[in-house]
Amino acid sequence: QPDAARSIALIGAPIEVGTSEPGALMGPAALRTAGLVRALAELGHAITDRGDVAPDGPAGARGLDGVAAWTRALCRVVEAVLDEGALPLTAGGDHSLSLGSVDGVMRHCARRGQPVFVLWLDAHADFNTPATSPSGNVHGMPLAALCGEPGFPPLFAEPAPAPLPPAHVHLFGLRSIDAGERALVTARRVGVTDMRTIDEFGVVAPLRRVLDRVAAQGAHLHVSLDIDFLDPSIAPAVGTTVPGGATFREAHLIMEMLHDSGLVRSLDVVELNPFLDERGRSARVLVELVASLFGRRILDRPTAPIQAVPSE
Ligand code: 6HN
Ligand code: MN
Ligand code: MN
Ligand code: MN
Repeated sequence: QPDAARSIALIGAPIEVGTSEPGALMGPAALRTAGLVRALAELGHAITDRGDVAPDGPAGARGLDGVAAWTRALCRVVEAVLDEGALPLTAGGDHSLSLGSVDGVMRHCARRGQPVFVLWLDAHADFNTPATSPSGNVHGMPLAALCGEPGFPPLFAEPAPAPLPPAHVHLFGLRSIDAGERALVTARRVGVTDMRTIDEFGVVAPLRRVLDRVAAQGAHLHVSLDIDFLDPSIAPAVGTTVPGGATFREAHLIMEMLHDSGLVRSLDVVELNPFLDERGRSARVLVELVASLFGRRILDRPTAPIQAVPSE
């Protein structure tokens, strides 16, 4: 049977003040050019493009001040979209945008008493603080700030949200981590499925465990997809490529499992830098993956489970 149609709001977040590599501000435009809206509309969803958000404060300020201006603006839009009953799809832009999107999610859920769970598909942990960051780039810090690590200037609108519990964060695809953030990720007991684990067990068993936990808690699942989760051979358009990433088939299966779970309530697609792309292929891969997350499948019926011992 056809999938439940959803209301989806595309929110462009052309942010690059959180990175030192210019070009990510073109990400939302490239995702639109690659047909993101059309792909979701063809699946029967009611998708509206809300255009690009503008920062609430000094445009172009780099670093934490600039990111704070974007965070305030994005948080408002994402929370309003959730309040309307729609699903916010925030298209970046560098990964510092998740400060705003997750803040909006947390505010929406706090009023309903619903826990928030964040699945972070990324080569990196993005758990640096200004004190541990080797680069000073804010896109390597959003999870630490969201989880309430000290050492950040005020980034969130007042009243600041209660911190995200680190145990409600799961890093998936990790293969590059700085010494200081590794110590924090370990001490705070952030959930991790690193590439070593994926090599040994594949993506299905580790992801199933995460999804079972989210379902058991009745949590809002926020997915943050950093394009560098993917192997650079299929998605070269990112400033922070790390070899040994997810294959197309692994990423595709993850998206299908997320769809089948019915748990995803908000999504970020981040770090696409079209200036570094090859003939639009990275943007197209992302659109393909997002379409799978929203129900594109080979047959319009669920694939039958394979039984170890076939029954009659
Ligand atoms: N990202 N850990 C490095 C840093 O500069 O803090 C890389 C961060 C990459 C950020 O993947 O969104
Ligand atoms: Mn990231
Ligand atoms: Mn709300
Ligand atoms: Mn990354």
